[in-house]
Amino acid sequence: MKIGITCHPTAGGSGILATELGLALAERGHEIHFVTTEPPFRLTGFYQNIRFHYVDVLSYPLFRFPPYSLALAARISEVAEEHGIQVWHAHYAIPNAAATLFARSMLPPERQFGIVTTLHGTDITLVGSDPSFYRITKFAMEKSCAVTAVSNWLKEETEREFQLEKPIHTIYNFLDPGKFKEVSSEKCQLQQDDEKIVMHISNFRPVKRVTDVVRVFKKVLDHVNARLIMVGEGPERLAAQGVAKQLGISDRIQYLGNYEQIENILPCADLVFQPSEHESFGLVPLEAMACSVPVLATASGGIKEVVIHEETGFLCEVGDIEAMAACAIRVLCDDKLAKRMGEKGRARALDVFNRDKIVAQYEALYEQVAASINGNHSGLWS
Ligand code: GMT
Repeated sequence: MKIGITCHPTAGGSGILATELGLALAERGHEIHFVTTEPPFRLTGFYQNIRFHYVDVLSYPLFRFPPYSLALAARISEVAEEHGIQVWHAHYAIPNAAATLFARSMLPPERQFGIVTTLHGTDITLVGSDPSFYRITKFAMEKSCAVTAVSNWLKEETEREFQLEKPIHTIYNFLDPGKFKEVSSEKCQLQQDDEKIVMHISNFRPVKRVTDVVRVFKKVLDHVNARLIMVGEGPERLAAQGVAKQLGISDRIQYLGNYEQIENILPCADLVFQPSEHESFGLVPLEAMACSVPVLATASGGIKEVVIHEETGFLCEVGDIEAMAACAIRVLCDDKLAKRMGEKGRARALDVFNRDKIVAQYEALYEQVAASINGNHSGLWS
């Protein structure tokens, strides 16, 4: 099939998933067209079946906010027409689903394509539910041919918040198990002496609660010789650094910034720690599990569908510093427990979040959507 993909190209789970999906679909013989402002974060290298199309946004002094969504819609429309796209997959509702709808409305009947919108989390919980975006988010979902959510939790949240008349399908996120493995060549470089490595990976936004990472780590240090590796970049980094300074543990924390080949450093961790306020899915916990690393996360949102408490890691209440520290210390001091959790995590990652199984679900959906588009432009459920 000829499939278009729009996503946010910056370092974030939705763009990563969209990229991995595009790569997997291309491997399976589909022709993939990405339309974004810059090549997505993990789309590096040359791929036979993948084309990338830039969205150029004119900057003009009259515009306080350059109308990116309009430029995106125009570009999607051009690419769809030129390449005969059958299905366009919008990752993250705002502005991608809305722009894709607008793009399609610019095309003649014989060039219409199906639209699949995948909800990733904050497009519903933070952005889409804001009064400024609520109406257009609802409209975009209603007019998409199919809407998917990355967890049951997100599906239910969306249904509750938007009262849609059409069903939302859960299709879980996945990863490439050949890429995320137990062994890394970089282990020795991160580890010093016999210390344990605790790792946090995020975009350091308030929802990630990075200062909790530091507070918990301080308590861990009272019992374990450890180093905290902070991967990523974002607005809360300074706050985290401030707390670390206050607690006198700055020398035990290393900031790596945005790191593209996360699969090279993840296996070096003894524990991956994600104390988020909520996560619709939690791609980092999944990646950690695939690398046989135990996960400490919060029992919030879709993470509960990824991490199994006491099996592949631990789930604690949001903000419960004491409980999180106790779990971290437990697993860092018990190699047998860590090994068992790691093995169960990898097995679960490969089974439930299996790439082939999940990509096949998307393919089946595209087939349905493409079939429905002939003669019925708003698709499956209109
Ligand atoms: O975090 C966001 O603001 C959006 C998004 C992103 O692009 O990083 O993250 C969401 O999508 C990921 C991929 O589906 C999920 O793994 C994350 O849990 C989800 N983030 C939140 O729900 C906070």
